[in-house]
Amino acid sequence: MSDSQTSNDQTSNNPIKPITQKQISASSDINNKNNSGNGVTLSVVQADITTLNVDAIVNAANSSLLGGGGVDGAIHRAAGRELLAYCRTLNGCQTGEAKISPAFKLPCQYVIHTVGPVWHGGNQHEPELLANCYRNSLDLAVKHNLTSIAFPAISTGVYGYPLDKATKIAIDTVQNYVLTAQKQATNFSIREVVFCCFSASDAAVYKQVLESI
Ligand code: AR6
Repeated sequence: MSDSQTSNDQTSNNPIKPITQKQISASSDINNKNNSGNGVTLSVVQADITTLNVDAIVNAANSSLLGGGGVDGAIHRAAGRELLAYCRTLNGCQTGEAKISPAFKLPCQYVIHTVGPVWHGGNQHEPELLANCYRNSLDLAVKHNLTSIAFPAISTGVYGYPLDKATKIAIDTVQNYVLTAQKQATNFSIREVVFCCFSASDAAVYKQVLESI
């Protein structure tokens, strides 16, 4: 996606009001001219992720990338059958990795498909694999010069990852990614990261963690 197709206003046009939000910035220099000090807004919303008007939404997929239940099913239903046809060309995806597709009938531009780990008790590299989902999704968003991205609570549904642990990983990983990218002063396009929770109780956990950082 080119710069001209993205806009900082996209999420502010969104009718869904954040439950809480926080500005992340590695630089205290408000006069910074090369943009590297610009803040990134992390927000928590309670919504159906398929309704969000962001540049990319992230799908908590399985390794086939051919659809399933939960948020994956909702995304495929809302995007239409072309998404499944496109996903057949992606040759699947390994746990912790991410692949990008157009969004077809969805209001966003892209879907970033990532495969979270199945929870096996926490000693099977689940934390690293879950963090990789967030990092690799952000890498793809930056590669496509995207401004805004929304994540569901990856792995916390069918895959059984305890919500409190997964939320901490989600927010810590995104925060560290943003701070590192800002310090490197490279072309870091992202200005808004949305944590999209389906339930009010999940959103309350995200709110507490985001406000604690
Ligand atoms: N919008 C936002 N969040 C949603 C939505 C939605 N429309 N629908 C569900 N969630 P899950 P996983 C939340 O099970 O644990 C699929 O079958 C849900 O409440 O969708 O990574 C795939 O094909 C939960 O908080 O994903 C895989 O086989 C979160 O999304 C497997 O499930 C993740 O729940 C992946 O399991």
